Amino acid sequence: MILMCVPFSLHAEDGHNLWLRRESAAPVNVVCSKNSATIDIAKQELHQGWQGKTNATVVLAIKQNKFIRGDGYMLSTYGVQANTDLGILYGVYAFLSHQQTENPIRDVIISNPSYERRILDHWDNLDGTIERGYAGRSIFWRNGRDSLVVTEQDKKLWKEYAHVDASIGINGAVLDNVNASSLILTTEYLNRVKSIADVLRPYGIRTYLSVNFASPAVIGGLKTADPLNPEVQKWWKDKAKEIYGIIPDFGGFLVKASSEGQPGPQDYGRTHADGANMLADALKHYGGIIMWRAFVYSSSGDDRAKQAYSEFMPLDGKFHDNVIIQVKNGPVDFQPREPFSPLFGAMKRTSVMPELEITQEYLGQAIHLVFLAPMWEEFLKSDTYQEGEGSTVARCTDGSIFPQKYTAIAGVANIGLDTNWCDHPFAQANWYAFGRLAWNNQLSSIQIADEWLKLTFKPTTLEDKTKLTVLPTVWNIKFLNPVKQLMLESREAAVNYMMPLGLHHIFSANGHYGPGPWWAPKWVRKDWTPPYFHQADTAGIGFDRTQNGSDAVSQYQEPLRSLFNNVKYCPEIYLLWFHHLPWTYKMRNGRTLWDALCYHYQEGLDQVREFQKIWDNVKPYVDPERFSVVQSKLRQQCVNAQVWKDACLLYFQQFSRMPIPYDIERPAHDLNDLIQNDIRRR
Ligand code: GCW
Repeated sequence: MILMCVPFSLHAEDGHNLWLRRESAAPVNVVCSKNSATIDIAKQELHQGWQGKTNATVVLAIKQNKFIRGDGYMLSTYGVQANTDLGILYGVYAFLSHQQTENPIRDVIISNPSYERRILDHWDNLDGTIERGYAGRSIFWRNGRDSLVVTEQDKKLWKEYAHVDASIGINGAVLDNVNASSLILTTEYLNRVKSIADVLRPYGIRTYLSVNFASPAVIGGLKTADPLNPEVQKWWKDKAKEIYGIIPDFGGFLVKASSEGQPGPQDYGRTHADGANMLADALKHYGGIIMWRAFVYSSSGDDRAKQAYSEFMPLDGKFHDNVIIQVKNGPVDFQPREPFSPLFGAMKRTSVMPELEITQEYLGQAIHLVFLAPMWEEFLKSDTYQEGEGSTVARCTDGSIFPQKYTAIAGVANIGLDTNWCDHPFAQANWYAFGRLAWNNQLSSIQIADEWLKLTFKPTTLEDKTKLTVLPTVWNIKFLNPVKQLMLESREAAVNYMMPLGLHHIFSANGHYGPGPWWAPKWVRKDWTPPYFHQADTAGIGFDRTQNGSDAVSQYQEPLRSLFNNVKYCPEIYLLWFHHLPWTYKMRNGRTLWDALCYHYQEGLDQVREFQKIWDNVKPYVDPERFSVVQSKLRQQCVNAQVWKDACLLYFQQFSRMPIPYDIERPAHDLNDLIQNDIRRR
């Protein structure tokens, strides 16, 4: 009791080691009959991280076992077995994670990857800036005269990066932005790519590049980039030869084409299949793949949410087998909540891979604490019904239902040069969660949060442990449980204070940070403005995507089509995504739609206030650095949540003309002030 009252502070943490904070390790004997760069790393990890019995012997066995697939592994109390060296490395990381989370291996555990390719897409520009990056500049690229010189510091950082990725099973990295510069394919840049690939290779990470479809014309001196032109085809074949000459295990290309102003096959009257297949043929001989993005829409189309499906479905079956269509989780664009994209499960004769956004472009951008695993879990578990009940997005993309030559999943990275990689300490959890779900798409957010918190916050030094083990389970009760609850609620809180009940894309301007339901400058395309998405008027609010509206519902398989179409059955979380409804519409709990909106905004704000309290309460269990960063970010989040609530309610009230329910807090801002001063990230 006395000890508990003594103020103390824990060992400082700058967050650089993420979930790989190594405790002082006990000596261990590692036995392995094989040697390779990857096995050496596995051994080293064990020596640096062993928390088991002193001088225990661990066996690493590379032996074929029909229950182990790909780079999967088997853990037992004695060690790790796998089919491949990389399987051993993954097994070792899992073994150590079991030790650190105090989850002993009592029986044999077999773990196989859900997706063969588990890739981080870096939207890093060659000048070192990062599109939608909130954690500093690129770890791969920089500006200036020495931009292509590879320094020891570069290599050290790339190695650390590879180590972190491998620890959660990530095995691919796309090094440059999908809005790609042709320069990446010049010999100078390719040499730097080679240096990066050499560092990542022993950790099992393959290198991929985003390419600009017009490259043959931009840097190749050709007059066209038409995919059916033989000279263009030859240019790509030669380029592939050059790349594989220096990076023999190069993974392939990621392509954003004929999308948001990027060049593509449509510039030459060709289809996405013509473009993708031409590139696929160039890489085929070397085993390379093409990840062709389905993020397409034009301002002339009727409903932006329908366009990817309309454009790609007619091409199903027309892609070569080393093409994978990369589809964002939702039909619009990484919103706080969207239904799954109807392309999942619908393209039955084409490989399809999900694209998730780890960087919080639309979810508070490294200022707000939003744990994304619940959103991804909701997405992966969504039933498409495409091959009967249970055809979840996870099963439609991991090869369980449709035979795919390659299976893959990608996440848009949230890392940069910041010391702790992600800026917000809790944004690290989203990197971790992506890797874990890419490895096992059936994992629950609860388990992921639990693991991550233990690995990231549990005291590691003997001194800190002594301070905290005053009572045996204190840390679990006082820190782990409440903070886990906070994390698990955080995404729903963001939905509540930003865009509840199926509202989407009501951000101000192109920053995608604060609210801007009013934002619609004359010079901006309609489908880039919030009024296009919320459709609020005095008659009601919401986008009518029923059969009487844009008919987007028809892109879904039954029974979803009828379910979404019928306002009585449509899940309320998607209500205004699919329906335009009067303000007085009666919700299932009897409230009017207007009142329901008000309560959701209030609830979101209340949740963030509660998060603040929870965090303040865990102060004794967190090092002062991370404690105060999170505390200060939660303050900003709270102020922002209040702005979101006031802005949306005051703006929509102009149309609803209904009072804010009595037990809802009054707005603290004036609408005009909010319109004049859009909130910006500080
Ligand atoms: O979400 C939008 C972003 C763009 C991005 C685009 C895409 C890379 O606002 O910044 O561009 O999607 O995914 O291509």
